[in-house]
Amino acid sequence: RRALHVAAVAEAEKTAATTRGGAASVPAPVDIANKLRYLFGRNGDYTNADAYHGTAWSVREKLIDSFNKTHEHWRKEDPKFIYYLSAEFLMGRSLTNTVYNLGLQGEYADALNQMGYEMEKVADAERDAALGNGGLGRLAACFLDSMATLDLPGWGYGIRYKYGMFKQALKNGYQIEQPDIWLTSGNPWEVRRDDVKFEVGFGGRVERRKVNGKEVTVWTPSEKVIAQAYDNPIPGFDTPTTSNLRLWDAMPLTEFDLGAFNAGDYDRAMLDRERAEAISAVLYPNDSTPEGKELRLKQQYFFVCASLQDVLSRFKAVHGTAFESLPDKACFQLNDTHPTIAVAELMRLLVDVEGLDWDQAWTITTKCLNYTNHTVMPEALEKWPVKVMAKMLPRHMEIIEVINEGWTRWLAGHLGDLKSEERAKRIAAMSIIHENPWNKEEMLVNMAYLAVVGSSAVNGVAAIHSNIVKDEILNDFYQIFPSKFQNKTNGVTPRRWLAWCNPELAALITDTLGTSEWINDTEKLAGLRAYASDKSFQAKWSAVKKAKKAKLAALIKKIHGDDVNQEALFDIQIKRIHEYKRQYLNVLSIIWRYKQLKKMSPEERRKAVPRVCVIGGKAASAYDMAKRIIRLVTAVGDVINRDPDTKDLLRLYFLPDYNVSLAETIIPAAELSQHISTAGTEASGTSNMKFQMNGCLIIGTWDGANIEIAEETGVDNVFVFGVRAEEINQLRKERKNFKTDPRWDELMRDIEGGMFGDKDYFKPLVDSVNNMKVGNDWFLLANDFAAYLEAQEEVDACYKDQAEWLRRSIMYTAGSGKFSSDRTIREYAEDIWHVKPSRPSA
Ligand code: Z2T
Repeated sequence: RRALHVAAVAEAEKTAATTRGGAASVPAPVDIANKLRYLFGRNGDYTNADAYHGTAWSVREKLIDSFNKTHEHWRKEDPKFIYYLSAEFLMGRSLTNTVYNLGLQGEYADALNQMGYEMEKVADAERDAALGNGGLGRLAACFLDSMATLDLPGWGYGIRYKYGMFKQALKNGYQIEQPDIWLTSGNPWEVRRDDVKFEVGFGGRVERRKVNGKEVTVWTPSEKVIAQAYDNPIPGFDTPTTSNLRLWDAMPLTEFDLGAFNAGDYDRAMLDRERAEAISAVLYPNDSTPEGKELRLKQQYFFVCASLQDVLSRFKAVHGTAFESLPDKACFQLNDTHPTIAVAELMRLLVDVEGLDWDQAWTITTKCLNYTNHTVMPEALEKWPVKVMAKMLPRHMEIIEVINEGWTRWLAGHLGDLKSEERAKRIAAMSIIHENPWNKEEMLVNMAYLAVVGSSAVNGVAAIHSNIVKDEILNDFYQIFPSKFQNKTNGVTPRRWLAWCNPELAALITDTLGTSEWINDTEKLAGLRAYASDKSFQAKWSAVKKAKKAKLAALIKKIHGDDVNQEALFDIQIKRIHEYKRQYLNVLSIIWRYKQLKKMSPEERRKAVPRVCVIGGKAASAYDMAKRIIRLVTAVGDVINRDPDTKDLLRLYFLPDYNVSLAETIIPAAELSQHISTAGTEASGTSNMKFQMNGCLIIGTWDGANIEIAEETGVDNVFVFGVRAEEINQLRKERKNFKTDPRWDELMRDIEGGMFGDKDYFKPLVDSVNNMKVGNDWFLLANDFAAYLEAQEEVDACYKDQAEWLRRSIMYTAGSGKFSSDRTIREYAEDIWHVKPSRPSA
């Protein structure tokens, strides 16, 4: 039997070796038809959705061959691994990305053509894997692409949510949320690992016992579930490397309670299953604000506990119990504080389970962990009530208490020179466990503090943001550990966000530079600067943009039934709806533009720059103000899109259900994109980088990565406006005495007076920025309003000079080299992870 098995494996490997990571010596069209016949029982006459499934299951086999080769190589080499722990991975679609990354695009496009299908339409049948909210989750997905492309041994670890980010629909202009049922037709991009499962416990009690004269701690959970592994292969581009995203699904320990089942109590028999499955059931739809629900903490511990057990079990299989070398073999990046319970869990595994002494375990733990902060908004920093944590994770709460005792004791020594009163104040301010400032009865665990104390490196995600982290939100810690703090400016993968989503522009770039090497070496895009003013190049550049605009126009037509002027300036703001992102400010300027157009003579109107404005983004289900903002967008659109005086010159569309695949259509078509957060509030932003790569001009504040983008593009090529981060605190104090612009006052009266209907519904929105007794305009829309309108006028003037506009557009792409996530990941690998490339042979 064993010999037969070995022979069969050898045979399979021979087949796999015949093509690029490919199993199929069978021609692709035959393979696709076979998949449809034998996996789905279909015969002929397939829809695009059928063709998608057949193609995906065929491509999957090549992906798995590549995955197996890579992991066989890594198993032999045993390099240090980076594990990216994240509650979110916003992967989007996989078919196009996989065939392009594996170099199989031509083969599969031809195959589908022969069968009478078009790759683009077939790919469109795939559902997005939307296991993330926005920037943070998409960043994790871009990082996986770069890690694989750079041959870095590394995996992502997260949760296999049954329901991802909700689907957004509009009903009478209001957002409604629908469940994201993404797994029902099967998922060809995952492999269930029936041999990889771990128990995860919750609740119960903690006891001290003597074992062989040594005191040990035993945690007996009152509830246990199984974490079941699913692997999602991640293909690199132009390399044989395919790495992995391992996601955990929560299952009951036993199928059901047989006792209850036999007693005929079927409902009770199923209770455990429901409780377990709830853990990985649904993604919390909050971007930048934490969800304080117990189930959320359960999710966090669930995936961290399973991931750490998994890594330790592989480590032990090779290195036994030589845990002192764990930091040479594994490191973990905490994607925000969501996986921070890892600090306590690694301590528990090393001390309670493996029997290491505390100090040794602490040295190992802090060497293995690193933390990335993604926001400076104080309300977004996670804090768990001690009560909640003690009940759900009693042993971890004890461990955090011991960590905190050691930490504050060390601090007391370290701050020994200070007067005792000042010292006590500083220690209290840095204690991991502290009072809830709003409710003195309640004690909280500050997860950011735990992450900082438990990590080797702490980083922000753009230069300005990392400075705010150091100088403000974690300044106390920065003073103590200045060398822990770093910056790692975000990036995006140029594969998905330029080469694959905009193949027309990619072809033009490759033609012009005479090489496609820029795809993995984006600094080469700088070569385009030489062509920025070249008339014939500008014409080709412009033709690509026109073609992409036509596609977006077709989409608007499909959704809203309207034809839009394709000569108009396409002006886009797509991102989660948030007060700090100031979609409201955008709407105000659109209303102002509308009012100006209304007043113009036909003569004057002929000189106006026509605009098609698009706004898209989801509001967290419980974020009331964000939902009102969406309604304002749709209400304003309803008025201006129908006005015969202006409809040729101005449109406003809200595109529902903004997600990764919609972004892939919108971004290449954009000419102007808006990144207008209050200075100092947007940690980085990453769509700004995607727009820049696609030659889209930016109107933006001096915030997040906008600053570095402007520096790379040439500050004069960017429409920068508004107050600076350093001024914000002072301006907030003075806001109630701020003399608002008369145009602002007029717009406030218009909305309050019912110009767009729904008066009562919009009242809180007006109050939030204009009534100092109710709201205080926290995000300073009024302060930036005039400067914003002025910047918009500059946009119009520039658009009238198409040669100048196109020159700038080319300069954006040419200046985008820095914002490849390959650059970001190289910096993490060198400065934080100390992980080196390891490439399998082709
Ligand atoms: C998120 O998407 C971001 C920050 C968060 O802080 C949470 C979520 Cl879900 C807890 C975003 C930032 O708002 C954005 O500026 C940044 O570009 C992105 O993370 C990636 O770093």
